[in-house]
Amino acid sequence: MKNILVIGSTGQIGSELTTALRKQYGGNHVVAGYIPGAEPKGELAEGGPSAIADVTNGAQLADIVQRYDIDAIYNLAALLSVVAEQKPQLAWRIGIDGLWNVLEVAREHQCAVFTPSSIGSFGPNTPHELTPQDTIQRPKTIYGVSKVCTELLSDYYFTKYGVDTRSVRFPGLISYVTPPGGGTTDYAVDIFYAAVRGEKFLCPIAKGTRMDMMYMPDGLRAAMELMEANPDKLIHRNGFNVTAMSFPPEKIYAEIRKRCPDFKMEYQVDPLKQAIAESWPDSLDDTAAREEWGWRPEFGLATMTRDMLEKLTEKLKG
Ligand code: AKB
Repeated sequence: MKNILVIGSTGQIGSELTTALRKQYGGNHVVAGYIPGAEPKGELAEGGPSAIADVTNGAQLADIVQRYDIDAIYNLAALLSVVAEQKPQLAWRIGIDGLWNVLEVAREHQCAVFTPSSIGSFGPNTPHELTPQDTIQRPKTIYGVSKVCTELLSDYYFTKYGVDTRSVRFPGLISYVTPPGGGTTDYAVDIFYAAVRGEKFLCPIAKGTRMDMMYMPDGLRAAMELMEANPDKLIHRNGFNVTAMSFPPEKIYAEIRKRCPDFKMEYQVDPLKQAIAESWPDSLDDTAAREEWGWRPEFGLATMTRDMLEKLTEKLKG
């Protein structure tokens, strides 16, 4: 990859991925794409070029790709699962019409494309325990529908036009940098903010509900390592199961209490989030990612919790 465009560079994944890509490929080689109202700030604004890159505007994307001689696009524009249920048409416009624009620009200008899929691409009749790489995907949410469509359309562009499309099915991503907004797994981030602020946490997900999760440094590595992987070794493309840990709320609560013994949590279950969580896998089987491009997570529940508490305490002090 010579020059990279990150669409959605100020979002939860984009804000950290853009910085990580700039470290690896050089600041001037990574363009931070954003929409008006979500301008890059600080390190993100100063570390390299930025440009308005609205995924729903194909001509604008084509112009940036030409101007910066882009050969790889990280397409991170999306609404998360809960907010997508409230705005299904917008979710489709961004997730699918937007993806179509990205893929067309990539086809015309020979760019590689990474577009995240999600555990949300699975549904209630998917096997929930050690969910296989290739299995039933019949989600009931618009988020899930758009993620299945993302996987299929990305594979289609690879097969039909040779566009180098690659993707992972992200679990819930946990980070202290940019908070997520409108996801089902957000509770696993929010719980840390409550613990560090010394507040009681009202958990929207019921006791016993397990979901896959991953610490952001592993998530960034997954995206970057897949894009650098030897294409001859890839049997799958869009998208690979990847996971680092799987836990229910009471387990992360217990882990945090080892370091914050006075921390309190109560359940106040949100019916929409709970229904979505129950339709998603309890744990993913990521053997294909491990075998085809050497995927290995570095953080488990204990190491992630320690690092999150330390980093978030530091951040909220400042
Ligand atoms: C969400 O909860 O919507 C996302 C996801 C798992 O895709 N974090």
